[in-house]
Amino acid sequence: MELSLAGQLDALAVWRRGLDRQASDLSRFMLEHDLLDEGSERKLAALRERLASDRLCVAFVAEFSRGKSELINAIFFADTGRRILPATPGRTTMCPVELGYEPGTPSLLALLPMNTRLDAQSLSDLREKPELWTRIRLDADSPDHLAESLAEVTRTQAVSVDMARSLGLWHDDTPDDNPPVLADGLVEVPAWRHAAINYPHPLLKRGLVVLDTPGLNAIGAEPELTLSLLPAAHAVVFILGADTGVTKSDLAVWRDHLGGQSMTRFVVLNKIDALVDPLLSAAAVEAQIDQQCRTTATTLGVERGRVYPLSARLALSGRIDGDAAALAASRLPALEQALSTELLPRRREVIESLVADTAQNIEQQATRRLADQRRLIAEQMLELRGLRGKNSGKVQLMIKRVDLEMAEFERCTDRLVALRGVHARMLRQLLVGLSSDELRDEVARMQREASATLFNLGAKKAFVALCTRLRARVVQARALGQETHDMLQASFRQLNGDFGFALSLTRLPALDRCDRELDLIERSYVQYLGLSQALRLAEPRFMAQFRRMLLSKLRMAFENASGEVELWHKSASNQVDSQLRERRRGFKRRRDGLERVQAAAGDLDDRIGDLESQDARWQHLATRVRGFTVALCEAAAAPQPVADASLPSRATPSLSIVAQRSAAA
Ligand SMILES: Nc1nc2c(ncn2[C@@H]2O[C@H](COP(=O)(O)OP(=O)(O)OP(=O)(O)O)[C@@H](O)[C@H]2O)c(=O)[nH]1
Ligand SMILES: [Mg+2]
Repeated sequence: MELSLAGQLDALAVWRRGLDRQASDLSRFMLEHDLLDEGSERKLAALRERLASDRLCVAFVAEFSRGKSELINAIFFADTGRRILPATPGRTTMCPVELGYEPGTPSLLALLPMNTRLDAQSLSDLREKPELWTRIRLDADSPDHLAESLAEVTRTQAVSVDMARSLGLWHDDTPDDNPPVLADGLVEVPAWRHAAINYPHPLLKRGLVVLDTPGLNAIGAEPELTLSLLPAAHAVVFILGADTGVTKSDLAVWRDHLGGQSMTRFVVLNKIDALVDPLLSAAAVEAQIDQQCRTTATTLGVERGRVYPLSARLALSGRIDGDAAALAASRLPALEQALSTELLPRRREVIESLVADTAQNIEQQATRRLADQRRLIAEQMLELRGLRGKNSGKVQLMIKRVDLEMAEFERCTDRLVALRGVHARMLRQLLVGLSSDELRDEVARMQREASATLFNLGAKKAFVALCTRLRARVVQARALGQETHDMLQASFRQLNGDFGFALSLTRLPALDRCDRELDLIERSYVQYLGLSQALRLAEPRFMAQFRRMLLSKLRMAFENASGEVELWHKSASNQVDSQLRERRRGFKRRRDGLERVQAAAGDLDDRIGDLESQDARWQHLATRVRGFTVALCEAAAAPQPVADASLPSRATPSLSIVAQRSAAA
């Protein structure tokens, strides 16, 4: 069955909401029965946060004037009845434009002025500073007003060459990339550095984020785009013009910005309408298109099936006019279909494994806790059954025995204090290697090494050396983690043997997510430093911006790794604390029970009955927890419900029209 992207996103949202409900039930149940320790509580909270807002980012990338903005118009805005994003011949979009929707916030165009580059702050830092952004309220109900407001993204300003240089938009060593000097000696540069549109489009409301980018120069000029926004996109649509084929600069964009990336890539051969020639038969034009697709696929090193020939202009006008034949001739539906069917399953897989992992963790933790309780009850029952028919003197003796055992057990406290000390020291040692301070020193060292070379030409080498050192730190952290693990395991085994604990360690975090993040950072930065960009590092302001951006990315990767290790540590020490508490409670219960038996000998059977029903309750709770986690995993793995199957079908379903309809439904 063919599903629109809107339908798929809906189905994904329905699925996510269902999972969230189940996770919330599980959480409530665990809390009610005091089964949730801090580690599991955090895991559950993280899962629910993820289920509540899962974004899917699609970036449109190309040389200038290949039709990125027009394609976005055709896919997302045709139902407004007009062209919304500006698309004109020559350079049009002057800064990256991010389209998304934040629930509960007004429709807005937020623009970050270009001169914020003078402060060397990264875009992610600046996102936290709303006072630096210019805001324009959008009237979502008026397409004309919307289009008028969005024309801002084409705005330029005239500045001196010196200013352009300070902004990082003028480079003496690469004159071809510089903007032309006007008659008055000024140069024209983009007015805005970044634009973010908050707009309640049905697809954006479903968590889709669309990134329109300006042509090549600007991609090179805004490092954040290459280093951060594009690698974070889940899919990239790379656009070529059928009228131009793959030009040298197209190839440079592909190679420098998309070639090595792991995100899903779609290649569009746009403007196929330009190939229509009155002197050629339809079959001959078709053969030309096919030939172009083949050449494109070979040049870019992708499969032929990844290349989608289409006409964004024809699709846009076809949709606006309600002309089904034109829309079919535009061939846009094939791309939309591919976007729908390829993007979503990947998102699902990621969430599915997260759910399975969390559920397993929680079940293990709860099962262990309940098993401990049941073990204690079993011991008490054995003792009480042994008392049947015994006189009060005997019971008194038993009470004494419990007191002795209790005193004996309390000897474990010293051992536990010592163990905590060693454990904390080892953990500190591990975390120091991943700390922000050490990261800052490492990056500073890289900067020193890079600046020691002429024009920073050694920047790439210094960066690769930095990555090698950081990897070594992760390896070191892993080794220290293993050491801590082994130490704890040996201690747990002894404590279990000597004091009747049932301590068992959870799996040590593998830190492979940190490895993957380092790989991604290294790949995109090495690719970036391979370009003429490396030369720009000689400019202090650019270097400062580069360093801050790098540091914030690395910090995120290392903080995640530290967080995983700390969580693991917490789960081990929580286990000790909770078992200690339980054991003490157990002794007290045993003693109280015996005292009651002594006070009224006839109570013995009642007491045993109490314990039996308590045991049945624990057993029941364990079954319930298992029921919850199994249901959660099954729901995560269940085939996706078809959300829009009930919608009336159209001969040529338009993505945006279907989206609107399902929103209305
Ligand atoms: N013939 C034809 N022209 C198209 C098609 N798609 C876009 N164009 C035209 O190509 C020109 C450039 O399109 P844009 O969408 O502005 O291109 P862009 O890639 O966004 O360019 P920048 O914003 O400058 O990076 C505009 O005049 C569009 O109308 C198409 O399918 N066929
Ligand atoms: Mg554009």
